[in-house]
Amino acid sequence: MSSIRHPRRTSALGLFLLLLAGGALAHDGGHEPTAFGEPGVAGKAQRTITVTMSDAMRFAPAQFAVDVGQTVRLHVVNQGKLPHEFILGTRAEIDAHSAMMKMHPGMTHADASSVTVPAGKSADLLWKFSVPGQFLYACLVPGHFEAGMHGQVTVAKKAATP
Ligand SMILES: [Cu+2]
Repeated sequence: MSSIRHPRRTSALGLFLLLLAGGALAHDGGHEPTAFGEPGVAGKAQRTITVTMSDAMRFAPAQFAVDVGQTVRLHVVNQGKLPHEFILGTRAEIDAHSAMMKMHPGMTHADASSVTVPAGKSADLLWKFSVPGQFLYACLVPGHFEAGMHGQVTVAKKAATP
């Protein structure tokens, strides 16, 4: 496995500044192609992957693989008594976002690649993994990522289908 590279440090800073400029406590938008794929088109999902979140600060599974170009319905289930989040991104973006969350701990998410899920609830994201590489999903409720609440997506030409 190759390590995650950091080809453009400025993009993380750019995202950070953009978030600061936005100043909102909730994200919306996120409908443009990104460095880790693009929003999926309704009805085009080729797979559903269920990811559970728990108060043990873990995602299950903690990693999954998809084929490049696949549109996946990510069914995110919060089995805990705390709110949790599923935020997809590059490592640089997750790092920048994590710093932002520490400044605005109450921030919630609802866009094409991230969602805040209340205790006992579930939510769906529809995402097209159009870019090969290794990406992260993370819960950025303060303290959760640090406690191990993150996972890895591998997007490759011929990913094994579980
Ligand atoms: Cu969490």
